Amino acid sequence: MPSRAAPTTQSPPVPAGLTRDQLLEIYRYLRLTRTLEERLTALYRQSKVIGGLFRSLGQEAESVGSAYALSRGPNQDILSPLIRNLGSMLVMGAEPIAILRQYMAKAESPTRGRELNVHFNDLEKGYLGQISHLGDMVPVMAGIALTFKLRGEPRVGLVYVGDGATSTGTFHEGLNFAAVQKVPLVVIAEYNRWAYSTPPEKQFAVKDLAEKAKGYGIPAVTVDGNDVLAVYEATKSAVERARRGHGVQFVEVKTYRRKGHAEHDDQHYVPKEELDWWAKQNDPVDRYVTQLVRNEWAEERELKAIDDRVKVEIDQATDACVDEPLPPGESALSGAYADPRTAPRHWYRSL
Ligand SMILES: Cc1ncc(C[n+]2csc(CCOP(=O)(O)OP(=O)(O)O)c2C)c(N)n1
Ligand SMILES: [Mg+2]
Repeated sequence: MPSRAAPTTQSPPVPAGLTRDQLLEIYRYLRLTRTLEERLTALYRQSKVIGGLFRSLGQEAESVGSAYALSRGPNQDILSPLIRNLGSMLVMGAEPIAILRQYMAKAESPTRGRELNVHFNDLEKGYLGQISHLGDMVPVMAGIALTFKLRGEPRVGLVYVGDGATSTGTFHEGLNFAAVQKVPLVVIAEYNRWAYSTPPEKQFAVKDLAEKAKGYGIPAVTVDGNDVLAVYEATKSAVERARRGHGVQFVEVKTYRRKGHAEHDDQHYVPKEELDWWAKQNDPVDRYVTQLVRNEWAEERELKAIDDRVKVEIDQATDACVDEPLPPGESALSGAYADPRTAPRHWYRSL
């Protein structure tokens, strides 16, 4: 975590116990997420990305704000990101070059070309690779959080779940199990109005996803997912309650998916006015910039300097890996399936 710096005397108090350095760090993660995804889009259009490209455009604040509320370092909390949670992985310490290599299936990528996009883990940094089947990470993370509880460790799990994924059986089973077992788990439910081309009114009959959690006896709140500090505050208090032994907590973030399901999807089913409104009136990065400057927590030139540094960082990471080779074809089968007799011990490292 960054060192503590006192806010200036004349500006309004910084919210949620954050220091000014931390406010700027949150800004850096938002900008890093957006810039990295923009670079990935350019690489996709040059046919350098292998497989799909999933954007979190317009949702960066909910990933960054929620992950920033976790504890890193000793007694590391663990989160499980989905395709739209790149920002959460960057907060936990994922390196842009690892993400770029992974999307391009390079031999040096975290999964050595065996898997794509954000499907990889780093247990030391505190993130799991996802299972694609929607909803499945809820019971997985409930199990991990149960382990923390049984071992008496002061650690918390955090799991993201999409609005569409809340219709699956595993979501409900996992949530109920987590509630009954009172595990230290925080569920971030992303109401982004789309599940592929399915809108909420064709997906569920409740207004808020929080109502689903309340049905299982789980404390649940709904927050503006495009207000990074609101997401941080709600998640922080959910994490603290979970850590104090109050069991699973549910935070619903209202946001909007501004791109298609993946880069190949042209969103023909989305009303254009809706997209324009979210882009112009409710962009989470623009909103945070306004908030920082208006409250005199940061100056525009400081933010611009962060933007410039992020761009250099992404340029250097791209240059360093874009021409790297793919894994050799004859290596394709090794490491695709774990063989406990020959696999390196670190593959079985426990959480
Ligand atoms: C059980 C299951 N059914 C269908 C799919 C295919 N699928 C992948 S993502 C997706 C939409 C997910 O929507 P949502 O949960 O709202 O997440 P979002 O894409 O909005 O982030 C679908 C249908 C899947 N991965 N798993
Ligand atoms: Mg959705």
